[in-house]
Amino acid sequence: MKSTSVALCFLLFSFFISKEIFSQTNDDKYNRSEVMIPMRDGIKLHTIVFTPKNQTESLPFLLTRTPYGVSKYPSPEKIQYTRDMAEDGYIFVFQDIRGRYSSEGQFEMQRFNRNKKDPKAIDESTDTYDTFEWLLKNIPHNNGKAGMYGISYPGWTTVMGAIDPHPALVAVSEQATPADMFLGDDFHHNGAFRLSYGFEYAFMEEASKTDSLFPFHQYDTYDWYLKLGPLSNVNKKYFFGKLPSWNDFVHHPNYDAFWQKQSLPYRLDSPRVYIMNVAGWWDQEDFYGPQKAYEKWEKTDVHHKNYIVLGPWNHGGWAFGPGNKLGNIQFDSATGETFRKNIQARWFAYHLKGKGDGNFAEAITFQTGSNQWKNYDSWPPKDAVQKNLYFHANGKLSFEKPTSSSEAGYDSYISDPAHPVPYRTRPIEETYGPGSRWYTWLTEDQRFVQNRPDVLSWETDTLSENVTVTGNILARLFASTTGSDADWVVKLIDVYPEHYPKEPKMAGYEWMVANDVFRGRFKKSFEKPEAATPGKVEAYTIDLHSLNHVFKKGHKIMVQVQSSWFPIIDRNPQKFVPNIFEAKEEDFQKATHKIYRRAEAPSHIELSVMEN
Ligand code: PG9
Repeated sequence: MKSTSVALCFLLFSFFISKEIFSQTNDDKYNRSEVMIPMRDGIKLHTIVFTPKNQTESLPFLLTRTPYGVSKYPSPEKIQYTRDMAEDGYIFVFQDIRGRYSSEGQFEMQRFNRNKKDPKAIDESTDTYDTFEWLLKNIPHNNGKAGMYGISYPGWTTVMGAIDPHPALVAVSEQATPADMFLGDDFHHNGAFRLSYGFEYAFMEEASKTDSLFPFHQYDTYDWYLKLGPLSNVNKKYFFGKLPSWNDFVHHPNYDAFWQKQSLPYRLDSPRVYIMNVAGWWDQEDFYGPQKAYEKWEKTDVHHKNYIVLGPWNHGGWAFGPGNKLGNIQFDSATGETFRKNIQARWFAYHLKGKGDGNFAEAITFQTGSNQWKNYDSWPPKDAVQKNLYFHANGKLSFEKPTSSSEAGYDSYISDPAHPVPYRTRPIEETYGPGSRWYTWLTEDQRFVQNRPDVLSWETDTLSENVTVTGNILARLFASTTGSDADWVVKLIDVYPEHYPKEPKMAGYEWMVANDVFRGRFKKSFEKPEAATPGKVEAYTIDLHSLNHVFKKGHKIMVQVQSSWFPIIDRNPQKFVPNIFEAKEEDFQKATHKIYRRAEAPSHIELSVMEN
């Protein structure tokens, strides 16, 4: 097993911590102390507390709870993510959650809510509560108020802290929390298993108490996963039944009580503290989560405590760097700096220290294409109108509905599990490994697959005026397969003009602005999968989530459809088997898929369009 320092991972602070700032230095603005905080069941959690060196007033706490190790955190003014808040002055607290790094106890991946009838039961919510209880009593010069924030897993622990919150907890910012690991976040999307992520993350968190990378001994993991063969080889050859999360994937192939009990819509009540949900439009891990958390809390937000921020970021991209670009895409201003200073720091200063005007829009979003910040008083905004983009013959896409019932009204391709479409350009480095391009893959130029015979494309004429899409997008596919199961990947793409003097290397660039995959067997129900009837035209609805993007005059809009995205999504055998984790080599078969574009089966994309 290759062990790695957390600095190799892109998880929470790890990416801000460079070797130069690991150690404490005399010019630090904060004093550091290390404590073991006892929980109600006697387990002690390893915690680092930073207090300002020249503290002149009582200050609120800002807590982050993480599975990724806190020992190496430098003074908070030295981390870009917390710098603006550190300059305002808080008592910063960083904690290893149960069972990880230097904390005692047993780690459980996204531990379930405790049984409230058992007074001794614990969960992440009670661990947060007990931490605040101890901090308030033991750290002097606090003002009795607390906030919490964090990205991804620490975003999720923030959400857990906001359930049955400690009375001192006033405001939180969950950032990129997962909400549902079967429907839309790290481990599955619409029931399709996120193989490379699930495999590598389960190993990283559960092979030992500290993060470790799986020893691939092969730089291009596309080949490695292909050679792996059926998923049953994972336990046979590598994990030997020892990693709980992998075993959970195998034992819960459908949306059963295990996944449902873990999902935030099941766990969340009315918002009891002020909540700022934060999501990045190109988040490669948890784009679904913060939107679902916001949506669920919004339903009962009678005291207006629930807010959302959506920006042009990858997973955690608001936390470091200027944020003026992502991959090859430029945003014309420092969106990360704007978030940290004008949104995050202002949020906590107002709620925890009473500073500022408290004027926060319900939805603060960065609109791409126009590259402008836009605020709304509801999300998605109510004034968008639905417009449908229909698939037509000869790769055409238009707002006109097909009128012909022609027998030939479809396009088709052969999907071969032995030659799956790569999800990003090869080599596909291990997710969190050295040189990995995982972080920006969603912005890669989709021309790299356009000529494959198993990827279909439809595009509009050159746009004669801007098309502004603000709100939710759905793909309605009418499709058939000669097999009995299939995956459907839909990608909505902004195609740059062929002549683009502003940035010549971007000429013709195919920028994917929305996407998702749907595992066909779950068409009727995520709980009870069903085989497809070979040759039967079925209607599939695929949520492409929300967007705030201007397709500019001179650009084109493109849609691509394909049936593999490897190895981020495992290969669908295309023959229905009860559990794909137990599929045999011989179950994997080629199939011919058809996408229909005729009057009674008009495949299309539903867009929320804003009139300018
Ligand atoms: N996306 C990561 C994760 C969160 C929660 C559970 C599993 C994975 C993360 O970046 O923390």
